[in-house]
Amino acid sequence: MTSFPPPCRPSPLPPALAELDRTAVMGICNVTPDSFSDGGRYMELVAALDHCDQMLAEGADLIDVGGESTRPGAPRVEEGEELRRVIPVVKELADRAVTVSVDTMRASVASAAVQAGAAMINDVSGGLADPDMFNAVAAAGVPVVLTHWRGHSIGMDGLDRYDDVVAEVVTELSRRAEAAQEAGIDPSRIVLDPGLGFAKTGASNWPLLASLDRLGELGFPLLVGASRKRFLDSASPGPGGVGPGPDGRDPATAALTTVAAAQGAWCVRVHAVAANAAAVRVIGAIREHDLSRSGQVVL
Ligand code: PMM
Repeated sequence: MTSFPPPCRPSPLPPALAELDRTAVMGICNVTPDSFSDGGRYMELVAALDHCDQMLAEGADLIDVGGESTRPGAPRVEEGEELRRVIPVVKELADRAVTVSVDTMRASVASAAVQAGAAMINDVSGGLADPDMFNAVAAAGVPVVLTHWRGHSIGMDGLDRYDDVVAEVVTELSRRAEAAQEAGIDPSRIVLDPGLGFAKTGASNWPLLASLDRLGELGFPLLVGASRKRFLDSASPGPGGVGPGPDGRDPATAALTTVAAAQGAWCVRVHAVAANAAAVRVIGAIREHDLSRSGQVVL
């Protein structure tokens, strides 16, 4: 039997999220050519907003808007193009009182996004890609997700070299959290993320999921972004042992969400919201019941 802590969360957050006593569900809105049709800019905006509406209806608590793909091997996107993709979506969502985070490695995009109404910055490089990022986030006064990262997508698979992946990720992330605080970011605004799939091919991801508590010991809320990632193929049986492809990884994603929620993760970042929204609510309901007796969930 193992017991798990309730989630801790960053601040400041809008009231609906600040009061949430279960793991939050972040729906992914990737405004990239891979994710949406190649139609005109207006059509892209409409498609993005429709997708967000659906995720919110299915139980997403916040939406993560990104304009740069970070899939393995992806090239970088120009700053101007990233702004053109992201800012209109952020503005529209913020106008509708939706909590928005913005997935960017650029300080300029982060600052513009907060001005447009974003409540949080999600930097998959943990502040390493842009030396101005931490100053921008400190000035904006919003929470920031710092993901474990070793290099840009174009070469990240070659950086999957660890003697002890858990110890190295914990050490490297704690250095990023220290650097963020040195730049003036309040510790209450920092969220850490093990960076599944970032400089981690298949086998490197599982030990991190087995040891989320080690990351939690650093004292910051955790975000887990496992959704549809390649390593889930090994947990997603398909015909002839072939992996099922991204959509076919949704059941394994939801299973992992359950595990992350049971371990007290603050947030999970997912594509297919419905099953994950149910998973965090199941754990929330068990925790609530169990809290009345022992103060912790025991699974
Ligand atoms: N993964 C992707 C993009 N952004 N953000 C955080 N915080 N954590 C992640 O694991 C993460 C992320 C890549 O996935 P996608 O291309 O399917 O969005």
